[in-house]
Amino acid sequence: MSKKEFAEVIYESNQGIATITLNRPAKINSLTYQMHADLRSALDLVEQDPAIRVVLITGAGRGFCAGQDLADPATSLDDLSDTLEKNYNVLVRRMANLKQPIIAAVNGVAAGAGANLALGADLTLMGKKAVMTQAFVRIGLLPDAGGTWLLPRRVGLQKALGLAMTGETITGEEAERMGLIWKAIDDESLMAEAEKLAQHLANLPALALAEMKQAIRAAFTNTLDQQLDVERDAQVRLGKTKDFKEGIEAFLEKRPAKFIGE
Ligand code: T3D
Repeated sequence: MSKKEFAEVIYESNQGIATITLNRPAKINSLTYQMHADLRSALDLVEQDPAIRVVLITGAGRGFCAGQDLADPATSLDDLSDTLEKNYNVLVRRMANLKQPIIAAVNGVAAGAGANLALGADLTLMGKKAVMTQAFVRIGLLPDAGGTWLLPRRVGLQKALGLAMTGETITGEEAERMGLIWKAIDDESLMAEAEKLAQHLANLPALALAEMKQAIRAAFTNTLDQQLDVERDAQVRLGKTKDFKEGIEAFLEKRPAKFIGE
């Protein structure tokens, strides 16, 4: 087990799981320039450690993330291109391209860019009573941090526009019902369940999960023909892995497979 405390983010790794905790609880973990820098450093650690199989993102204290810190002196409100290009767009791209699956455990309010950080994960879990809002409209902005891309893909055009235009606050239970998130969990068991899911994924064939992440994301822009080629190429690669061999042997020998990520 290892732990590194950055100024506004805590990074812990244990048994193949990297847990990244947004750590400004007094300001509901709202995102500053510093927090973005810390998130980049945490993702560097993930990328440098071949033992990491899964990333789990959560928030310290009573909230997940209140979005952009609207009082951060380092963020220019006169020209938002700076923070979007240097912070949010970098983060969203890195999360989408990371080999490891990312789980977000939304332990309280997730607002604005905080909501879209949670939705940028591969699997989003929320406490049943945790809430999410595309708060941008309240301050005259549109959903960023990938929001306009993610929302219609997760819930379809109508719900995406509804969530974006009204900024309505929805609970974890509602988010699960509309297909916005993977599952809503009893609030008191959220972290235990998120860790259980992370451990489960950590024991699965890592290369297959990495291929799935890219292939399923690619499907949104590909035709069926292109996607069939993507599946063929990925399956050919996976068919040459030790984990595939192990999966077949374990099945034939009627025993649990032991995957090694190779
Ligand atoms: O600037 C750019 O780069 C543009 C990009 C924008 C991307 C975005 O994310 S836009 C959306 C930004 N977020 C919001 O608009 C949400 C603002 N926050 C709230 O609406 C509420 O705080 C919450 C619904 C999240 C939680 O409400 P509540 O009642 O549980 O807590 P609170 O008392 O409002 O907040 C606790 C403290 O956190 C408080 O500080 P204080 O008074 O105790 O010193 C509050 O000011 C602070 N806080 C909460 N959210 C933010 C924030 N401080 C700065 N920025 C925030 N986003």
